Amino acid sequence: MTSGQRTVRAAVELPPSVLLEQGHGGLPRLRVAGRGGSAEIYLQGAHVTAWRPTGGEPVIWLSRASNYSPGAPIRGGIPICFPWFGPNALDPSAPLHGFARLQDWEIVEVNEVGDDVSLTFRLNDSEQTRASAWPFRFEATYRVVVGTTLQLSLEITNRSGGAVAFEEALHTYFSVGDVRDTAVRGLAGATYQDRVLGVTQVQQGVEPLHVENETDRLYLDSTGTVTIEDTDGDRVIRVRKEGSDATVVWNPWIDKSKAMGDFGDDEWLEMICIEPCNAGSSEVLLDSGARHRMTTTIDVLPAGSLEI
Ligand code: TA6
Repeated sequence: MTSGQRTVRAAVELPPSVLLEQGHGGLPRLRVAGRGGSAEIYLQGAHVTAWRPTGGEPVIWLSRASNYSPGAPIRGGIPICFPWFGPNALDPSAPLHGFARLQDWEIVEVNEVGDDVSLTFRLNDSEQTRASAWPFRFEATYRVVVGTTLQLSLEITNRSGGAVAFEEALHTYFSVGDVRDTAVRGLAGATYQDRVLGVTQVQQGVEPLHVENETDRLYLDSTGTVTIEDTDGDRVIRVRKEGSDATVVWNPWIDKSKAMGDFGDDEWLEMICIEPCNAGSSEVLLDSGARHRMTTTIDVLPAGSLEI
């Protein structure tokens, strides 16, 4: 199968539930149709752009205005932010959220496990990444398990001769009926950096968090489960995690949505980002040869569920 300037072949055998196809812009995409759930994953960035549990509604949101071209970020889905989060402090010209989401990841293994489909991707350092603002040797392994839950696991191995520091996030865009009727729980009492107001230490008040304007918050010391009460969607989306000490909550609201060319003017109404991450003061410090894993498990609970 050729896609744009490159021919892509799955180096591994794919089970009947997984198809390698040309996605938008001709970018190679895996289409997963398992018994427990279905998903789409672009090889560029190992970027999950869709997931729905069987019998359920879509959970992951994707902009209808996204770009799809080699080396351009896809807007929505679950971008892998690595090895930095946001703009790069050393190089303003470096891509937002690191290079991992812009690189083609290798398919390492795809298996059907009961009702689930397990897919493993890998990214190693390259001449291009070593020329970036983070010039270290590494191996990233990303495991996606598609079923009635969606489990994502990002494992970074430090292949450099010395210790390295990096940031990472699973920058997950969730689909909601109306963000104005959405409540976020699990962050009570946490301290956050308000990246809209540029204030570094704000205490989160009582539960739940409602989005009522542009919201861009990095919650530090937030290691627990977060739930999204999608009132209009008549469901609760639960985001559990391990190996992540921080959480970003983001909605661009009206003006920022209009300012983004790859984001529909009214799309802010139908999405919210809840991003398990290690960023800022919670960046990961990794000794040579060591590895670190961040995992998140997403599932859908009935409306009114408050268990977290
Ligand atoms: O995570 C929030 C944020 O850093 C916002 O400031 C905004 O820049 C957004 O990420 C953009 O994310 P994307 O991955 O879609 O480029």
